[in-house]
Amino acid sequence: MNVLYQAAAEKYAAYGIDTEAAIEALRRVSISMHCWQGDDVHGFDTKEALSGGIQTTGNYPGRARTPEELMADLDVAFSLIGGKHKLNLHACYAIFEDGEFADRDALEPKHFKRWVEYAKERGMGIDFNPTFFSHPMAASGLTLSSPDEKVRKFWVEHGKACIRISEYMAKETGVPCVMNVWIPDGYKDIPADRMGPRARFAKSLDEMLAIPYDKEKVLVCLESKVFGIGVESYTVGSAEFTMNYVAKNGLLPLMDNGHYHPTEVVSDKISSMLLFNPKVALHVTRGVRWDSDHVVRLDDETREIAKEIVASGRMDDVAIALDYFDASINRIVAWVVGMRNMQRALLSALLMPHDAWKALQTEGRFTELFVKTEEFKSLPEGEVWAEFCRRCGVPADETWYQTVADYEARVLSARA
Ligand code: RNT
Ligand code: ZN
Repeated sequence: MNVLYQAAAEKYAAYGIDTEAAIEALRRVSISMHCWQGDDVHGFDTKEALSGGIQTTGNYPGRARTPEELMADLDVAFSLIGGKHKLNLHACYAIFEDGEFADRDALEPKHFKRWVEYAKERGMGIDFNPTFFSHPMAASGLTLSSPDEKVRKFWVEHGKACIRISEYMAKETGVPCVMNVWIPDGYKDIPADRMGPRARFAKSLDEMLAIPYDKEKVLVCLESKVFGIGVESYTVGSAEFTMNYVAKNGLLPLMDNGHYHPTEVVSDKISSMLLFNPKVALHVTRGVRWDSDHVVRLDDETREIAKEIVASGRMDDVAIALDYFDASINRIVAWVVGMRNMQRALLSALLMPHDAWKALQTEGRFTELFVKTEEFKSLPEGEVWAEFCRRCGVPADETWYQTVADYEARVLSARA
C-alpha cells in the first residue's frame, strides 16, 4: 500500500474516520455528466442557434459535430474520471438514421437507440431532458406557458414523448432515468399577468404527466430559475412555482446553483428540501456574477454543497448532475475537471467527523467548532484522493491532461 496514503489514513483514524469507507462510498456515487458540454449545447436535430436565455461563449476548436464525435469525446472524458457515472442527454441529441427526421413532438425511443447502445456497452445509466429551446416553436420565448394553444400543445406532446423515451432508457439500461423539465419561459419586462402563464405551465405539466409511466423508473424533476438573458423580469418556473408543484405532484425538485440571487446558496437549501422530499436533484454549476455556467471548481460552495449532501446522511437520495458549458477551453478538459472536482468535494465531505462537529454545535461549543473545522482543512485529503484514483485506474494528478492534449492534437484539431 502507498506509504503516503497509509500515513493519511492514520491521521484520519485519529478523528474516528475510516478512509477505506470514504473511498468505497465515493466509488458508489454516480454523477450525471451532461453531454451538452461537448458541443456547446447544439444537439443534432436543428441548426437553430442556442436560445432560451442560456449562452455558451468562446470558440475553442474541436467542438463535437456528430454523434460519433460526441461519443468518442465522452469516452476520453470518462476514461479519466474514476467510478461509474451516468450520461445526461437532452432531447435535441436525437440521432436520425438515413435522412429521417422527427420534430420534437414526435420523438420516439428509436431516435435514442444508439445512445442506449452506447450506455449499455459501458454499463451506464442515462438521464434525460426535454429540450424546450433552440426551436422555431420556442421563438416567442414561451413554451409550456404559451397562450397560443398550438404552441403549448406542441410542447406538451414533446414532454410526453420525453417521458416515453426516459422510460425506454430506464428499462433498457436497468437504471432509473432522472428526467428534468426546465422551460425558458419568461418576460423581459414587468408582466401585466404573472398568474396566467404560471397557471398554463401547471396545466401543461398536468397534461404531460397524465400519461401512464413507471414512476420507479422515470424520476421526473422540475428545475426552477430566477432569470435568464431576455427574461430578466419574470420567469414562469420560479422557485416557489417549482417547489409547490413538485410537492403537490410527487415529482423531484431540481436546484441549479446558478439559478438563485447571487447571495443565496444551494448549500443552505439542501437540508430543507431533503426534509420534505424523498429525493432531491441538483445541477452543480458555477455562476460568475450571474448564471454564467462556468466549469465547476473545487471552491467553497461546491465543497459546502457536498458537505450538506454527506452530512444529511441521505447521499443516495440526491441525484447529482453537472450543468455548465464553456466553449473557451478544451471541452473534454471542462468535463473532466468538473467531474473530478465534484468527486473531490464529496470525498472531502466523506472524510469529515460530522457527528463530532454536530455534537459541538448542539452543545453550544462554537469556539471549539470554529477551531476544529478550520484546522481540519490541513488534513491530507489529497492522499486519499490519490488512492481513490489509483484504485479506479485513473491518474491521480494533472498528468491526465496529456491524454486530452494528445487526443486534441490527433483528433480535435482536425475538426473545422
Ligand atoms: C438553464 C438550465 C438548464 C440548462 C440545460 C441545458 O438555465 O440550467 O438546466 O442548462 O438544460
Ligand atoms: Zn440547470
